[in-house]
Amino acid sequence: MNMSKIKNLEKLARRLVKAIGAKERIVLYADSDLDGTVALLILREAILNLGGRIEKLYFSDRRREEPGLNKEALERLKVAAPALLVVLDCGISNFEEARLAKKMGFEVVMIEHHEILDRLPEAAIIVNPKQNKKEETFYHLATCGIVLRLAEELLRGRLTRELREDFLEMASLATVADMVPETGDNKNIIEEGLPLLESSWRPGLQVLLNSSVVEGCLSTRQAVRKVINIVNITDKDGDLSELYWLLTASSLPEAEERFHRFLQKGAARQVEIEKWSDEFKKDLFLKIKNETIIFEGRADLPQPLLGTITSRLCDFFGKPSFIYKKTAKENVGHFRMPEGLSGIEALSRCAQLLRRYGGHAPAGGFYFQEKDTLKLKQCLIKYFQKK
Ligand SMILES: [Mn+2]
Repeated sequence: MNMSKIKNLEKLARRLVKAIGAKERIVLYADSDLDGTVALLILREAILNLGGRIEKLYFSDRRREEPGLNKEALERLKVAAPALLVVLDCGISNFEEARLAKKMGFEVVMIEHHEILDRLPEAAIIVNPKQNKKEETFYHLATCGIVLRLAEELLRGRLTRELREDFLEMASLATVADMVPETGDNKNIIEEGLPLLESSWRPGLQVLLNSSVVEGCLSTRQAVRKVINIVNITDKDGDLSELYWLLTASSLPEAEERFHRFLQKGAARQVEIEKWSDEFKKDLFLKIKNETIIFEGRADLPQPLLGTITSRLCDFFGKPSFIYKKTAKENVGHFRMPEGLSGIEALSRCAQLLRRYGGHAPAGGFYFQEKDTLKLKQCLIKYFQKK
């Protein structure tokens, strides 16, 4: 095995072991997509296996709240303080919120894989393989993969074969879903985990891999891609994500009912996505012919679908794409990049015009004021013209 380790992974493991031993209150806070949900499930399982005390589980709501750690959610969670607040798959760009959480009495630790911006949030421990060297095998791990390696470190001899396979199954699915490069440790997780998926004990996974949706698929890989398209959404049910309920369903009928909801929502979403993509394509076809980038905003765009719509346009036109929703308070955008370009690097050059931005080289989000629209567009064009 490789000699190097993910920076701070052992440090966090030691901190968790201490918290578990002292019965400290632990709060797990995750992004509500597949990666965040699986990361939370694996970590929860590991902590419970060691006899830890989990006070509260919470998923960020991308519809009503800002992505990642946010004030609205922290206000709801603060009754649990003082506690160890473990932030999963989000938080690396939540500078103010990390400070607020600390003020509320939380000790904040983060497990993240999104690009690190010009500074780090004020968290006691940050595990993010982007702090390591690019050539290291775990550099591209999604959060579920980092937590899998953390769980191995935490449980050691107590990690049974059943538990390890359960973690691997979920982590392989979420790694594929998060679209991280399938190299290094990601490759290990996918190669080991995907073949196990079909025989998972989890009713939620059984339903996914045996549904009519995957009929005719020639490989597990193909089936997995199909179901990911349907379930990798960030909707919530109460404080938890819809995915959490699906993956923790305790019977086949319960899992089937959960999955049915995903299918219904998916069909409605598909109609909306097609409508918006077609409208943009018609509108932009001539307009952007000589443009370096696509930079478009509308007030009536459905925010939960922004990412997918932006992705469609980027694929179709092959240009760096920035699509945003105008709101009274500020504009909220998503970006997608053609192969080889970095949206994060582009936005970092225009950071003075943004309240917040984050994500990966190929995909992410940004927030800005309407009055800065033209300046931002010009700043981005300037960056991409030099590429
Ligand atoms: Mn992720």
